[in-house]
Amino acid sequence: MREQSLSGSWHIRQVGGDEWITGAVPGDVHTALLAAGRIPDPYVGDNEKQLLWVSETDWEYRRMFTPDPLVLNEEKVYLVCDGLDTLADVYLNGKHLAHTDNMYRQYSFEVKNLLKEGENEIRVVFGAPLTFTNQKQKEMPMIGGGDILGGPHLRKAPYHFGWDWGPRLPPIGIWKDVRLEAYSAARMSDVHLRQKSENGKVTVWVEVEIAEWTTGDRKLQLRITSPDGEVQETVVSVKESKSAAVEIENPQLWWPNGYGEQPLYQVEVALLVGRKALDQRHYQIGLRTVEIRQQPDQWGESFTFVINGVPIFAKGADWIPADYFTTRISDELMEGLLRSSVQAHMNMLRVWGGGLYEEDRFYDLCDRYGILVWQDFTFACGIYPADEAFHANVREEAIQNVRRLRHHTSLAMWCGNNEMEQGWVEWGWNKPQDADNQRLKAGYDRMFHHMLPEVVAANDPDHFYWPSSASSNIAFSEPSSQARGDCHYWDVWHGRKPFTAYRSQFPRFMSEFGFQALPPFETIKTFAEPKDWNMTSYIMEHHQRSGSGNGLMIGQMTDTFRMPRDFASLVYLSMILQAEGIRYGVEHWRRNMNRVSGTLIWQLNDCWQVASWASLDYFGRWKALHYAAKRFYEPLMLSVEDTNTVMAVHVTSDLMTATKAQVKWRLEELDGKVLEQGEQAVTAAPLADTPVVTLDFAAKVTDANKRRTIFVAELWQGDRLLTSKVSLFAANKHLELVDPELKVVVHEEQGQLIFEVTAKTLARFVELSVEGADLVFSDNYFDIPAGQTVSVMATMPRRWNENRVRKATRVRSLYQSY
Ligand code: BMA
Repeated sequence: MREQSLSGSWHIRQVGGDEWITGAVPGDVHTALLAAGRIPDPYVGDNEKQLLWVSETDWEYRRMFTPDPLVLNEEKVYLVCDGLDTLADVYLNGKHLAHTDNMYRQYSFEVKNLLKEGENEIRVVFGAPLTFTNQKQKEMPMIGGGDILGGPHLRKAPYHFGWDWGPRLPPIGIWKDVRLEAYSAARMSDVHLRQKSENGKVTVWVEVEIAEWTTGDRKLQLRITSPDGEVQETVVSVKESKSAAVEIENPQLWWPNGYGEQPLYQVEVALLVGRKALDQRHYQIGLRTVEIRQQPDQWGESFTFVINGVPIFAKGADWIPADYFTTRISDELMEGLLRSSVQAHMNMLRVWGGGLYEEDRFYDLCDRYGILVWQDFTFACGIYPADEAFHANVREEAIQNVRRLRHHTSLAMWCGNNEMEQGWVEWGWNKPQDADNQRLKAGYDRMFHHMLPEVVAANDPDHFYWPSSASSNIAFSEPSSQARGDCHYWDVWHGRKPFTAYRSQFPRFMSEFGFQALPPFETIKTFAEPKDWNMTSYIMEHHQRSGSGNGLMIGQMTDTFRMPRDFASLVYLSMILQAEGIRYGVEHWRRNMNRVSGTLIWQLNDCWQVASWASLDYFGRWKALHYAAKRFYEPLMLSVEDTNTVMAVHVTSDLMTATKAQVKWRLEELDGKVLEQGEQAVTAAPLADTPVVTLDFAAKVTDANKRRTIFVAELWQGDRLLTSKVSLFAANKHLELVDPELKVVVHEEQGQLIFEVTAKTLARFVELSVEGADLVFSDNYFDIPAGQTVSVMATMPRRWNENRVRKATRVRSLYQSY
């Protein structure tokens, strides 16, 4: 087997135009135009608005290449296009190979007899996606699927048509690799790697399909190298079996982040003649079992991910494409986002259905980091065509992507779509008297309750299929049920309810809920000029896509905080508001982990610079929410369920063994005067919530002193303070805060910066920053009770020193915001 890449530098022009520019493959027209200086940065200001023409234009890609003689020597040569976005005509040396219409499919053409020695020409002509969808939408209007209507007519990422966190610049281009693949005698047309655990051993086996055009004595080889380098191998004659297995005696199990390690086994699968490989594949897998436990109980039916027999509380977020133009996502950004997730103790990401079946490197990283993946099929919030051709196209797309991703250890489940069952049941899509509408509903039923589960059962029987997120798994019945299945809860935010509403919710699994914040000021500066630094300026509103989202933020902000003194303070308050709201919800659901089995925060990341629900912004910067997540997703979580004057202290544990600790608490004034204190030993039960103590301060906290009195709870192990929590008896805005006179002492120890921050009186939501450096601190936006010192760490930025850091260090807290 031989390969020759045709990725790299190509020529691009408007169809009919005579000027070519160079552009990368994988890539897209917009980023090529940007690199060539032909368009302004679409993410800056409102430049986006001038650029719709790009998606209304036909484009042509072209490159010359000389086939490697070794490739030409093989018996069969295929031209393989991993991804064409989307309406493409592919030509090789002038011969039309195909018209394609699905960006999620790989297309492969046998081209041996079209190739010649020396110069060859490949051309791909793309039709304007918007011209197509606009026309189709006129012929048959479809509900939803993005801000620009008509998207569902085309198998192109729904978010390309605009979402409530993204721009509207539908990309065009060769968005994945292009190459020649050449084989002689035979090749593996399908490789299915599976594993089964029994009696403490794991059997790993491979099932292959072989395309052979000559006869011969061929062998299938499966070779597995353990994390310690131990090699096991099985070779079978293909005539006898298309399957080979290896039994692993002492398997090193793979665990989700926080539950154990992620040892990985290297797997080689080869089709051999003698010692020569006709075809081969390499995989990296972890050994684990995965199931979703749905058991009847007093509340209905559970929805719990169980790994290696251990029920997991899923802590995570929803993932969207990491750049609107996905072809320019660097390895560094991709890995940085996943590393940040792990640092915040996340163990699951849901790849949301309005985006992509992600690239292989995404799942490889999730395998390495211990992140379980909930994978949606790529359909979101819209009604889709129901004709035969559309369904056949989707079926092929599903088979290809299921086969591509099924071996990944991180893959936990397949899910039909995002919120479309809710559309049919709750959003008024269903019109019983309208025949056309009922035809589309039947199409939905066929696709998500028959076709896709059948594709999964046939191609990936080891993974679970779930029809929609959110769903109760009963077709067209109570998709938002709290008795069974997963839930999306949007009454806080879209419904304007206060954060306290979260405590009224007990879903079996919370797969979406969220609250917006502005991105950090440093990020705002990359798209808005100083004259636009006002939340309701035209540019700030252009970078807000959730209707009157800025108003929603301000509304909740005034429930919680005082009016900010300036724009920088408003940015800061928006971030801590988001962090506080989500903390309030997650702590409640974790305390109720016997009933609620996971929380996925909408959303982890951004695809451009925008006000959004994300905890990490477009550049991967940590918003206050991400630091809060690091605290509220701790395996051992201290939380306080505060109800007026009653404080109920809990320790919630995701650890697999009982853990002894000490809870110390104080009722104190903002200046540190202690009114009452106590201590309580606790043995935190494994994989459970343990209530520690419930205290009612009705006698001590009155309307006269509640604005200067707080409750501090601390979790200790021996003389080590693990964490502390400040709870209030009045709203933050009504606290009688005084200047905490924050002092920061900075020093360096072996490349680590240590910041010791001291507060004279209570300092809330202390924000540390180092001007000119993008630091991730070990903690930030934390509270410091009166007289205490909190130490946090960060890595010394390259080419900086202690002195420079000291001069550039800034600190503020809630008191400075008004
Ligand atoms: C959820 C998601 C997205 C959306 C988000 C915020 O429903 O599925 O469609 O971006 O809400 O509105």
